[in-house]
Amino acid sequence: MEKYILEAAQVRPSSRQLAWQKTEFYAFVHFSPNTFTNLEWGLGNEDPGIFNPTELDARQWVEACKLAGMRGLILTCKHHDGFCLWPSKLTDHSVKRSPWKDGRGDVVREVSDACREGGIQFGVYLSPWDRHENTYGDSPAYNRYFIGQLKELLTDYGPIFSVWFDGACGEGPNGKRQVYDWDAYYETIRELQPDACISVCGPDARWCGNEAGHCRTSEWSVVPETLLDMEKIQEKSQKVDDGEFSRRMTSSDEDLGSREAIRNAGKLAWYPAEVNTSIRPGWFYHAQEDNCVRPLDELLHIYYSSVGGNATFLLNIPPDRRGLFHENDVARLREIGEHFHAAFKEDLARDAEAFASESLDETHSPGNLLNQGKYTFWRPKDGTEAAEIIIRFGSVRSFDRVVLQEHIASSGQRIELFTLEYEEAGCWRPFYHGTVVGYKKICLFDTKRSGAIRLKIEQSRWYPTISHIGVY
Ligand code: FUL
Repeated sequence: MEKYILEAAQVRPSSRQLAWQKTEFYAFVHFSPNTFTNLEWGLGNEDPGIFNPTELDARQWVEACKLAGMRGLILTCKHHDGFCLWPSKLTDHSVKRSPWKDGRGDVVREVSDACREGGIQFGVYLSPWDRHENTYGDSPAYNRYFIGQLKELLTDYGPIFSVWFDGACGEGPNGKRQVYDWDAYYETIRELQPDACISVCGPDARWCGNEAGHCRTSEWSVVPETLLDMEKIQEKSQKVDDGEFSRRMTSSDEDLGSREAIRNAGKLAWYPAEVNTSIRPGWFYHAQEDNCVRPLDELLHIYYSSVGGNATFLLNIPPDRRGLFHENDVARLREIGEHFHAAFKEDLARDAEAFASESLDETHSPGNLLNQGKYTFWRPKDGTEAAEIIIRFGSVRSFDRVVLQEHIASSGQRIELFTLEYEEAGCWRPFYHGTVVGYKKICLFDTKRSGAIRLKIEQSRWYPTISHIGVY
């Protein structure tokens, strides 16, 4: 076996990356003066007096997210307009100068409390680009300001699962030039919230590369370490005006992790993908988009290709001027949840029997992979790159989806090629061809009726592991 394959097979997630990956599907919430001015990018000179939600209820947001099966929420604590949704001690451009709750309110507090009460994780978006703050462009001074804000958010609001840094900057060629001190930002986060994943302009989770919800067919979490170069990341996530949505709707599908891509890449890193998009055309609420909530099919397609394709799914739902998720968005979130309940009602593999072409030993037997949630897995011997697993249901059953999971905690991402087959009159009939698996692969297909399925792992790196197979 070639050395680089052996190396690639040993790149694993950190515990914070693993915890983040398990969040799977979570909400983005864009809320700011833009909600009241009908803009996507505020100018920074908005009067805080316009920020006045009449019925803000963060519990309503959290309940709606939970309806859809989301496990976390990331709030735009400060967007590009510089307005802070919490009463920062470092600026007056915040909720404390708004009429909302007579200037004594704190949106970050209400949302973080609601998340904790509702049992979902809370994350913060803090825009590095700031169109209001005077020091922006005076690099050391602004970096101090930004770190000060990070400290407020990371000490006063409980555990944070994600710190989301945007690369957008619309200053243009004659605008202010700010050199961000990323290393100092990261150090602050690691010190105050060591379990938080730093996403997009950060080392823990990578932007999938578009805002349309498109995910690569083969999404690798093991990629060349050069992808972590901040200059390149910033360049890629750069967006110079708010009308650039369409450019960001297209994606290149660039191969990041195949054997080809990593053969001569040098050092490799665990850098998994996050897919982010909005439930409506805009990131912020615009009443004229009330009837443009994306159709269920489209959102499910994104879910299956992201969460079901070894990425996570960050779906934006913007609160309206009342400070509530709009009825149309809530209805869609409910439909998403109802779909999941129906589609994943009964795991046929739960009471099935599993057989493998080979297992390392008894503690790595194929029985392990039928029981979701157990930290056990099946694996063959070192160097067995192709293997088979048969699952027998005990009777003929109908099914239209199979969930596969590798045990990434112990052995990273390894499977490169697989086929699913069902048994018919003693013969195996292939019905699904896939490439990578990783944390989770959800295979969708036309309904099959059979008493057994066979997973043929045709190619993997060093040896494959499987922690879970579910059949629905
Ligand atoms: C972009 C921003 O410019 C948008 O306003 C939005 O916050 C999106 C998630 O990222 O870069």
